[in-house]
Amino acid sequence: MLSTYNKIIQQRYWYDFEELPSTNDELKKHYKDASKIVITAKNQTKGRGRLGRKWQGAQNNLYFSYGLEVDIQNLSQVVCLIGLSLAKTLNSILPNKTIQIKWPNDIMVENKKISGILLENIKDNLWCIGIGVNIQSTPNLAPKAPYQATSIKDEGIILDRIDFLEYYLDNFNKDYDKYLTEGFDIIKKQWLNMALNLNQEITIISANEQKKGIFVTIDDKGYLVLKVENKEERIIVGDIFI
Ligand code: BT5
Repeated sequence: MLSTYNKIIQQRYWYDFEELPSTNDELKKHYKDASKIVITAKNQTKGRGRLGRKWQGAQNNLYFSYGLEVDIQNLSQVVCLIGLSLAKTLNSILPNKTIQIKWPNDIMVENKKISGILLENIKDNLWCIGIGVNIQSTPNLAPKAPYQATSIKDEGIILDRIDFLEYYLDNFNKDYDKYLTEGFDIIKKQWLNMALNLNQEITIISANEQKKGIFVTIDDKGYLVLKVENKEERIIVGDIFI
């Protein structure tokens, strides 16, 4: 276990760093304790997104990572659950704004990205869940980014990053317990209620292909169901474009 923790937050030992290249890399160093801890950094210098993309940092936004044991066949369900817990947290903080989940892992406020999730494997069934939330500053995204960014402050609320972490982990623990006892159905229903682009024509771009169709639902595994010329196709990875 790392030496001195700051305090216990929602049943996890919390370690806060002034600056880290990536909270995911720090968590992986302590993999034996990963499922008992949560790591945050006040500043992150080499934050990453999926597929080699960057996660842009700014002082006093929230960057955190924690470990969770998940069977690989349930991973897409758990990605949906994490997105839902984040979206619910933002909804309670910004009740007058439209909060939506952009499959698979972006949280949008009024169509602007406020948070992203990166899951990386540590070892066997142990996963590192890395989350970035813009609390106090909005980064300037590259002009070619498909959306704009926002922050909780720019949406009108001043909040401490660790208060957000506590609210999120509380929602996550409750949703996760519910998922373990009752299954994915209730999570799926709530997720669909907050989904961006549902029943719209979308293009999904993945590493080696591009598909256009109607986003009809997510299935019982958490995969996106795309209707292409009256046939339903399951999409496991990719990004949505309009
Ligand atoms: C993600 O990837 O959205 C996952 C981001 C995960 C970041 C956390 S921070 C803690 C932990 N440690 C890490 O090193 N990473 C995790 P993706 O879906 O690939 O989205 C990346 C894209 O989001 C970029 O190409 C930009 O267009 C946009 N982006 C980058 N930084 C952003 C920010 N701060 N706010 C909003 N959008 C951002």
